[in-house]
Amino acid sequence: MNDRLHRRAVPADLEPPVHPESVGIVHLGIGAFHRAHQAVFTELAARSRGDLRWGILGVTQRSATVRDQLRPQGGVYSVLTAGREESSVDLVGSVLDVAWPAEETARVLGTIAAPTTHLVTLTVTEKGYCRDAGGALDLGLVRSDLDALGAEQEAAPGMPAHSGTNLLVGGAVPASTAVGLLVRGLAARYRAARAAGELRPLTVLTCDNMVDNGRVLEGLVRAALEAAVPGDTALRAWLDEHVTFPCSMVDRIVPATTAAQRDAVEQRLGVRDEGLVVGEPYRQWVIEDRFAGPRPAWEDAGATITDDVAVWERAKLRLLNGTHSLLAYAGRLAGHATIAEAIDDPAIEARARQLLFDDALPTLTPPRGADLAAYGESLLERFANPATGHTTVQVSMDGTQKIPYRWGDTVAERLAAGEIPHGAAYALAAWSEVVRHEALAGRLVDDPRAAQLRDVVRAVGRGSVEAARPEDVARALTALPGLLPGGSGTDPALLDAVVDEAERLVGAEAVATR
Ligand code: CS2
Repeated sequence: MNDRLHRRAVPADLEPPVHPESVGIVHLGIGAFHRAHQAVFTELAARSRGDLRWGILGVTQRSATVRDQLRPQGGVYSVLTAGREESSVDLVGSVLDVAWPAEETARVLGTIAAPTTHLVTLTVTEKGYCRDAGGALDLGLVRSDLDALGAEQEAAPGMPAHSGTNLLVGGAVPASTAVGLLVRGLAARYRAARAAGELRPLTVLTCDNMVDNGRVLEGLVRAALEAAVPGDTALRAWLDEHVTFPCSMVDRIVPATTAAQRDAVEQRLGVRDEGLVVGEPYRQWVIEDRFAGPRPAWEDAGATITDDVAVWERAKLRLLNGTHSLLAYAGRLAGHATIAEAIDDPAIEARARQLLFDDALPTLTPPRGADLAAYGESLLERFANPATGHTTVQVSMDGTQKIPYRWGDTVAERLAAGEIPHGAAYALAAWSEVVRHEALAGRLVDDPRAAQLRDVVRAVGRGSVEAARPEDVARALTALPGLLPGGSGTDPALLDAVVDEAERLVGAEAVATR
């Protein structure tokens, strides 16, 4: 096997990666998406300005895998841009290191607290926000971090600047959630700032696919502080004045990297890159202009910094992600392994168009200067790119977390306008059929509410998954609390449409499997 890619030994025929002088950004959730998106924008911004303040400390919550991939490479990795016609490989050096809170919580808190850090960014996926079905912070999930936060605040009151950093920032108890880590990091920064007689403003920038993502995160942080340190008005006042939570819309299709892609890139580079990520050629980032302090010149890399982010967020979630999820569930039922194969199936493409153009588009206000119909067509082109190899299984995970944003508002707004969203009804029926099929196969779907979904199927069949009729399962799952907003999950006209679609799908599945 070839040597590993390393900062000290990069292939000479590629543009050299940047080597930042310090960490300016702590990123929570350093999966493939961050490495192919925000880290690339940060890399290009640093190259364009020669500004070396913006190294990234990545944090990987669930396992040490990404740390173990990147640390032996000095943080450097490559991005394979997989287009329909051609592909290219680029090196990224913005990530200086990756930390795993199970072993390095104190280090992460200390870095969030450091004066050279100006941003905490997040891609922790919808379920990483630890919310209950009603959208409130699930205190049970973050309990251990909230207890640790209370203890950390108590251990350090009035602590002078020369106290040991460890006592000041805390971190003896490993963080168990990203939200918990963030609130503990904010409190550590507040304590460090106060001890040093500084203000240390901070921007907390969420990059997850949720409507009003910044406001949502701000609400969760406040709820966590209220629960953990209710009497701490000084910390709250610092947060009010010196921490901002901009909203943002991120876009790039980034599938999980395969072993075959790692091998192919190894051939190309002459060195082995365990940190390789793969993305489509397209990338977009729209960020609300609400920074508490300095930031990288992301606009030099093509990002849009604007006051008008909400319209982009809604359009992207309902058009791109909504259609993506439809393709994933319908594609799985029809036996298609990838999104590109699903969109290539004319029966599925027609329903994707229906959701996109008939249901979602009329609910949206176009962002300034954007043509949403043309945007919708461009999405279908992007989905059809076979080179990314994005699988239907990957996109269909976490349905209960994604559907509210992707189909929920479209459904509610069409119903309110007196229209039946038939594309969304088909999508709901397809999701329900995937859940039912998995239950029949004795498996749980990949979803934090998977056991509950399986129980719904079982209850519909009065204790027997086999006895559950598809149309009854579709009715019950559509009405699942927290899935669709307001009363739309129990709207009789919607339920009739979903039931029709489920019956039709069962017929088509039988054809497809014969
Ligand atoms: C996808 C997204 O996995 C999914 O649910 O819909 O990750 C999608 O690829 C990105 O949001 C594209 O920007």
